[in-house]
Amino acid sequence: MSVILLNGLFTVLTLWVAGFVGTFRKDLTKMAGMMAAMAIGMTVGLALGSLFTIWLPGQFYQSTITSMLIGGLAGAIIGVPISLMAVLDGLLSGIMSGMMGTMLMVMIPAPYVDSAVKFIAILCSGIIFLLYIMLLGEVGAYRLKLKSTLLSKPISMFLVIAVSLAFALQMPTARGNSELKAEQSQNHSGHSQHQGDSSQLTDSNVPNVPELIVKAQEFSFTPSTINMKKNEKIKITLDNTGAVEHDFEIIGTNIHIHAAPGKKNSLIVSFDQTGYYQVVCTLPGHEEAGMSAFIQVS
Ligand SMILES: [Cu+2]
Repeated sequence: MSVILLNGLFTVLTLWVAGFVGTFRKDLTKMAGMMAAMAIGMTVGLALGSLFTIWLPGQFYQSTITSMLIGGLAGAIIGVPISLMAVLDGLLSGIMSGMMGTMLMVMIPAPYVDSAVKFIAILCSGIIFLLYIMLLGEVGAYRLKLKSTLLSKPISMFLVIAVSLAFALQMPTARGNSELKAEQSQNHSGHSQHQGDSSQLTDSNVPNVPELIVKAQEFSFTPSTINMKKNEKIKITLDNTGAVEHDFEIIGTNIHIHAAPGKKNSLIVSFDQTGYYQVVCTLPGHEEAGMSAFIQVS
C-alpha cells in the first residue's frame, strides 16, 4: 500500500531533519531553526492530511483531527532544540496544514484524488529536501565535517525520497481499486436510449432501486447537488423539460445519460469511492451556461 509507504517516508524525513537540527542546533540560526519547524509542520501536515483522507474514506472528522495532531507534533519536534518560538511555529503550521490537506482532498472530484495525492507527496518531499539543503548550507562545510555521517549527505536523503516515491507512485493510493468504477447497468440498449420511455427500463431486472429524477432545462440541472452513499444503487432519471437536447455526464466515469427535449432516460449508478463528482451537460456551451451539478458520495 503506497499510503503506508508514503506515511513511512514522511516519518523518516521528519526524524531525519529532527536529528539534524538537534545535532547542529548550536550552528543553526534561530531563523533557520524556525524555518525548519515551519516547513516540516506544513509539509507533513499537508501530506498526511491528504493521505489520511483517502486512507479513511468518509471519515473526514477522524482524518482531519489525526493529521492536525501529527502535523503539529512533527513541526513542534523540530522546534524543540531551537526555541519555544520555533516549537510554536512548527505546531501552528502543522495544525493548519493538516486541516488544509484534508479539506483539499474533500474538494477535489474523486477521479482526480489519486493524482492529487501523488502530486502532493512529490511536492512535500521535494520541499523537505530543499529545506535540508538549506540547513546544510547554514551549518557550513567545516562544522559538517566534524560530525559528518552518511545521514548528513544530501545524496542520502535524495535516494531515500527517490526510491520511496518510485515505489509509491506505481501503486494506487486509494483503498481497494483506484480505477473509479461508477458501475452502470445497462437499462437501455441502442436506440431505446433515445426513445425516452423510462417505464420500459429495468424495473423488473433491478427491483428496489430508488429513483432520483434530475430535471434538465436551459441551462441547469435540478437538483444541482445530489447526495449518495458509497456502493448505494440509485436510478438516475434525466428528465429533459427543456426545448433542446441535454445530457448528464459524470466527469471521470463512464456514466452518460442523454435525453431529447421532452424525454426521459435512466441509468442505475453506484460509486465505490467516496468524494465529490462533478456532473456536466456535454453539449457545446451548456456547461459554461450553468449546466453543472455535484454528486457527493459519502
Ligand atoms: Cu445541456
